[in-house]
Amino acid sequence: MELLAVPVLLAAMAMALTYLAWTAASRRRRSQCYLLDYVCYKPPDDRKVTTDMGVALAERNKRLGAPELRYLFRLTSRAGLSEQTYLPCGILAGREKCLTHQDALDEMDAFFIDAVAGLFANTGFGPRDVDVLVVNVNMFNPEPCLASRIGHHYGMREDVAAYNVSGMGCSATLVSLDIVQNVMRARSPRPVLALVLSTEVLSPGNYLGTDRSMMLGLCLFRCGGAAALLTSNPALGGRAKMKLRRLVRANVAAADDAYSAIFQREDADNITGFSINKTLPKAAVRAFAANLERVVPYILPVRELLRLATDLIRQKMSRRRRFKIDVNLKTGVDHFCLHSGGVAVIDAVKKNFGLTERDVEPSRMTLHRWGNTSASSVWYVLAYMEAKERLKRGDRVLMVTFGSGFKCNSCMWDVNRDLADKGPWADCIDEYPVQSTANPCLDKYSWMMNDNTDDDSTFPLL
Ligand SMILES: *[C@@H]1O[C@H](CO)[C@@H](O)[C@H](O)[C@H]1NC(C)=O
Ligand SMILES: *[C@@H]1O[C@H](CO)[C@@H](O)[C@H](O)[C@H]1NC(C)=O
Ligand SMILES: *[C@@H]1O[C@H](CO)[C@@H](O)[C@H](O)[C@H]1NC(C)=O
Ligand SMILES: CC(=O)N[C@H]1CO[C@H](CO)[C@@H](O)[C@@H]1O
Repeated sequence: MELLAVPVLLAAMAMALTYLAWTAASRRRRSQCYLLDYVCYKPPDDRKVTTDMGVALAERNKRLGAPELRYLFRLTSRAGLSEQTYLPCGILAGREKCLTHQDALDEMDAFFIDAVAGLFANTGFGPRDVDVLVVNVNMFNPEPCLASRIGHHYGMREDVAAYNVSGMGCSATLVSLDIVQNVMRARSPRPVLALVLSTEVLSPGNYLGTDRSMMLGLCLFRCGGAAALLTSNPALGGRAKMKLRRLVRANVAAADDAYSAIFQREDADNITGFSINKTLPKAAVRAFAANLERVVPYILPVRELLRLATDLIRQKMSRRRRFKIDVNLKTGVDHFCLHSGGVAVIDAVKKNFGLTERDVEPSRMTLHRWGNTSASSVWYVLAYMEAKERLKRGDRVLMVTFGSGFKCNSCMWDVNRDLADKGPWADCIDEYPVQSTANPCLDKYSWMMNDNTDDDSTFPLL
């Protein structure tokens, strides 16, 4: 009886797949979303922060005693960041204890004035061509909102549909793309031009307390941002870099440990900051699995799906309690564009989903060169692949972002033409991939590493 069920199930599965492919194709015909171009912000060189500067910065904070300084240094030494990442002007100027609202606004302005100008120059569009504007900044939401600030700066049209997304963490870039895609579908067949800005403003979130779970950010979070221009106009499709095939969002907030993996709260001294729990890599893997479950039917070839289905049936019939299905993502994906949040998350994803070191190299190198730039990091990762001339016409890129919540949002892009822009990597791409992402100042500060009595509870993160 059960043996008969297999061919019947397979046939049903094949029919379901054909139907899915057909509905997907007809939806695609109705509204496409093309990525025309994107620009990653490269702050001026005087905003680079070296390990020496980081140590000096920590020493200026009189709340930190010797054990905290040692702890911070050990975190820094394992964070996988180079001596080239960027911090906000106010912090570098030594005003970290009294950063103002204006500092945060200045930080935002420096990013978008530079990046948006570059984007318009590259594409030939102007502010008044923009139909939809989406701005995602996590920690900073002034009144009036940042989307209005940008609309005001550029004198955008009155009928521009502006959205500001805040508090949605590092996966907000794909929340913004989701909004864009929905507007495009709703307005179809009228073509829509959308500008998406993703960045983080670090000035308001600078933590000066002594809670170890909240100090990690100081070692990881760095300035960066990206601006992207998207269109649903098929006439512009030929010029586009990539086409969005499928976007899937997953949020595992129902699980306590995932929900509290990244949490904004007050420490024992009532100083606000973001605490990062060591359960974070586990939450990331869990959220990625939840996301994959839904995205896999759209990205893997039918052959691989059938193999999965037979595997599943065979395991069901053998009545084993726990299923372990090995998905071979490589059958449907050529490039993995993973959020470069931290070494531990990259390692956990690599291990759990059978990726190779080359698959995660763009993320690791982005973390090294730019640090964790929050929501914008995936654009730097994509720019790395492009600068290395790895993105060829017809290639499929899976973009995966992780963020507080805990969320995993992913999307599949089809590369439209061979890409080779050097973008923000122009002056350093030949030095990458670096052999080692170890901190170059380890010897100089080896005395800070000697003490083994400190609590290492946050180390699994890095
Ligand atoms: C980390 O999460 C676990 C499980 O949710 C919780 O018991 C623990 O207190 C958290 N640790 C920190 C430092 O927040
Ligand atoms: C923190 O705030 C709470 C509530 O306002 C107060 O009771 C407590 O004394 C404060 N703690 C410190 C260390 O200032
Ligand atoms: C990366 O930075 C963002 C905020 O800028 C933070 O929410 C996230 O936890 C960081 N990722 C890791 C792995 O620490
Ligand atoms: C959805 C969202 O993040 N809305 C924010 C838009 O901006 C205002 C003012 O900056 C915030 O108060 C909202 O939370």
